[in-house]
Amino acid sequence: MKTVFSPLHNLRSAKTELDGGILIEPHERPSRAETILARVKAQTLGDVLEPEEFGLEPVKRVHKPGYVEFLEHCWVDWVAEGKPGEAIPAVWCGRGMRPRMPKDIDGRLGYFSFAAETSISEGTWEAACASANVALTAQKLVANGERAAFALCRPPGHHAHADLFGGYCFFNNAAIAAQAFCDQGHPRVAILDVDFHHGNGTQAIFYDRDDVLTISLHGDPDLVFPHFLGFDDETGEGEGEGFNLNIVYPPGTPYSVWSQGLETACQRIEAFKPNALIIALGVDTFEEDPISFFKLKSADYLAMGKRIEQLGLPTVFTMEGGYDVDAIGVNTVNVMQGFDGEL
Ligand code: SP5
Ligand code: ZN
Repeated sequence: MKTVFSPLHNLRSAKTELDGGILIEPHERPSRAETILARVKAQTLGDVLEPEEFGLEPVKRVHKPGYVEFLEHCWVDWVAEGKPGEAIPAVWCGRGMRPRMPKDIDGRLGYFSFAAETSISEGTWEAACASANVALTAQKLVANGERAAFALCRPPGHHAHADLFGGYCFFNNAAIAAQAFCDQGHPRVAILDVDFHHGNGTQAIFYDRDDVLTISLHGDPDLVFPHFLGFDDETGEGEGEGFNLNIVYPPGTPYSVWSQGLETACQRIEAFKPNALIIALGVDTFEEDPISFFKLKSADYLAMGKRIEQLGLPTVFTMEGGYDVDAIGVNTVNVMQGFDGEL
């Protein structure tokens, strides 16, 4: 299958991630995408294309205008205030306080985020825009008849809400691609999120809708990020009731167990009869991942891709997490090769 990739991802190169009370080099780093790209080429997966420019209109079909405006100006406003480091939120609207957008940059950082590990750095805006264009270009390939396409997005997207960044995510690339299908006259779209973490942003964006089915398989939020969403009693609301499914696993989960949830997810997708499928693909389910606790092995990603292919749907893969950089290329491209029938 074809891969869409933008070298502009390198503009997202934060120096800091707040972890364990100190600032570390971010897990979500440029070498992740470069390692995946090298594997795509080494395995001759297919052509590698640069993205088209779609502008902000398809982004604003998912994200609120005030949030997009904030992201565009955050770094400049931060630097203009004379702040010495990267832009890290340090104050939030706690329970009982008033959810209004403050003028001050520290206030706005808190208003538009749900986590502090994601520093905003120079170039973050440009890279986030390029990442959305990567997803939209892959979506266009599939809408125009390709069976599948790989959007090698970076930064990732599935944690981003309509007006919140966090979890290394700014624009929800999978949601933007799904909404593009909807806006092009495809009445039903399914998003299957196989990243280790709950796809909280994607769930929230489509929670009250019955035209986009959202399913996420992930580590128990009682124990891991994002902690405040992703439990199995969250099934949708209003017209969206019954159109969200969370499948939650404990530490140590191997593919033999994880794949039972994949089977449940696939059966739900088949019943939904979508016109297109988005896979929010994180490979932080890998046994060696430094921030996660599942036990998937490299060969399991071939089986995962094969099972997804059996759904027989036009499919866009958007890259999400995966932090064992040494293995990220093999594991990610294994999903594509499993899908392409190269087992
Ligand atoms: C896209 C994606 O996978 N985002 C994940 C964001 C997770 N952020 C919180 C990370 C907390 C890391 N704690 C490290 C503990 C190491 N034992
Ligand atoms: Zn993840």
